[in-house]
Amino acid sequence: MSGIKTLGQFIIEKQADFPYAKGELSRLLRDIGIAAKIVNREVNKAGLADILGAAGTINVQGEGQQKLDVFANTQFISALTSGGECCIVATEEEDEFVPIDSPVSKNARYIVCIDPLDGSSNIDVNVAVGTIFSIYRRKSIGGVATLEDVLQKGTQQVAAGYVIYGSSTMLVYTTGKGVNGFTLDPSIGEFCLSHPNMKVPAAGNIYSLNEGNYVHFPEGVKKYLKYAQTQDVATNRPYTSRYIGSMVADIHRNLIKGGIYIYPTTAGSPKGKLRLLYECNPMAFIVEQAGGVASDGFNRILDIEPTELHQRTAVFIGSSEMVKTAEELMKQYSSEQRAGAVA
Ligand code: P6P
Repeated sequence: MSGIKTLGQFIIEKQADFPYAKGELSRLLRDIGIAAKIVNREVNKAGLADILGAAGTINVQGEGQQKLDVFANTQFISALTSGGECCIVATEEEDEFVPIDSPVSKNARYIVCIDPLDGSSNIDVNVAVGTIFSIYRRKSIGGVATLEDVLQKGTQQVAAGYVIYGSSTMLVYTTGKGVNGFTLDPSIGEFCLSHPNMKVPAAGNIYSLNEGNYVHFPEGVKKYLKYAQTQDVATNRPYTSRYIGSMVADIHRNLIKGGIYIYPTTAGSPKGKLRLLYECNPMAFIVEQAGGVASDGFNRILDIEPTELHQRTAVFIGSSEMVKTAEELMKQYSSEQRAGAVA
């Protein structure tokens, strides 16, 4: 396999970047990669197996679970349990965090927050979906890990990544030393390095948001939308609108081509729709490591102090110049709204 570098080889090679690493994080990342290959197999044949459609259950978010949501959740928890490096899994699909109590996990030091299958409502119509994960080291020493070990700021992440099950299946991750992307080669069953040292362009011309929520957008978002749609050759406007309805797919495209993904507060989601711990924090870590910016419209996502497991936040994420422009408008018009000056 001349020239091919697998995920496993890369992880071991990069382990040297962490002088005190004893291999646990490397094993944890490999455990996640294995579960992703199993989920990929089911996602790719969803139309052939009795795995399409709704599971007939509701998750803690009050959302109908898809059969593949439940399957993916089970696969990641199983892989993290047997891998022995994880002591708690916080997942979108479970009301409470899942303590991992297995003979091999006695000395486990890592917490994994995960959205096992984001965008799953797209599965039945063959649109890309994704897995998003965030890894922390437990803060408590000894004994049983607790919720306090889970509710850590995004700046405390030791690793984060996503898997996109699309035209090809890719795993993209960071351990705080840049972002690297691996494409699954089904002929050898390995994720192979395909996108080394990913960088998001500082400027882009793609904006991703659900304009169906326009009437309920904050004034600053309405003003950003107008800015994006205004003709101005010098700044390559009007931009292009691209919204897949799958955060991983939208952010992955913007990471490669440049762009901004916005899910602001809306009437239906007064605190934002996307979850902090297992969607916004990991994507923010990755995008920042690639040179981009991730904000709630006013403050850095990674600085938000979590208080709840399924806490939501507004999110503006992508090319640095685009997010900064959106933040400026959010700040300008939110203060005017507060002062009652905005018509
Ligand atoms: P809406 C999928 O449910 C998700 O969490 C993201 O992946 C996606 O970007 C967003 O919600 C879509 O939400 O309200 O636009 O359908």
